[in-house]
Amino acid sequence: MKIYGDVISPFVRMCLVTAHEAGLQGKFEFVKTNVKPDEVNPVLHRLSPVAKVPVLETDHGHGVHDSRVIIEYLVHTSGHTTLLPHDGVKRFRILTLQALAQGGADAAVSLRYEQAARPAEKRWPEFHDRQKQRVLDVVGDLERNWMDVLSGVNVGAICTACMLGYLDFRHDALQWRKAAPNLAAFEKDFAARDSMKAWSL
Ligand SMILES: N[C@@H](CCC(=O)N[C@@H](CS)C(=O)NCC(=O)O)C(=O)O
Repeated sequence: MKIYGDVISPFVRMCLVTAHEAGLQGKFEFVKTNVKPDEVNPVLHRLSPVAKVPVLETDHGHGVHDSRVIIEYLVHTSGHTTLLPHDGVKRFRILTLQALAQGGADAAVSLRYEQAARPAEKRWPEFHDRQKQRVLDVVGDLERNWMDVLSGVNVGAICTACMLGYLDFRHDALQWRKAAPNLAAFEKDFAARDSMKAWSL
């Protein structure tokens, strides 16, 4: 199988780190692929009309997307079910943590596009500020309500660590650690894992 994308994307990194934690090193090819929000990449478009990264191409040539489905595909393929257990209570708590981290990453990427890609004459300050507040609200919720799930190595923790790594990479000015000391400790520990270092920014 092939995974298309760039590790700079938090969603791509979430998939690559999951693949590593699932023991799939050497079982997939990483195809570095660039995207811009105002252009269509034909390689991606062949596999997904949405044409965002990441996209996974199976050995049968089928496109699998988006990152949520790719992560599930990788866990399923590897059989490493501790990353996403079958037990209902654990599973849906982890999936909700994953959705929370991915919602934060969505807002962080939107914020980046507002700051770096949108032409100055088309700026929309209220939308910009809403994305920023959404990121901070996600960080606050993680700090208050999710430290128990973040203590394990699961897909929710992987997505959270990659989302926070992206905040450090693109949005240092947010200073998210100031109001989230427990989350900061989680990030420091998780960033030291081989999987995160293998796919570092
Ligand atoms: N919901 C998607 C989001 C992926 C996404 O936003 N990818 C960005 C890069 S971080 C992208 O491809 N942007 C190009 C575009 O918006 O056209 C997922 O989870 O995979």
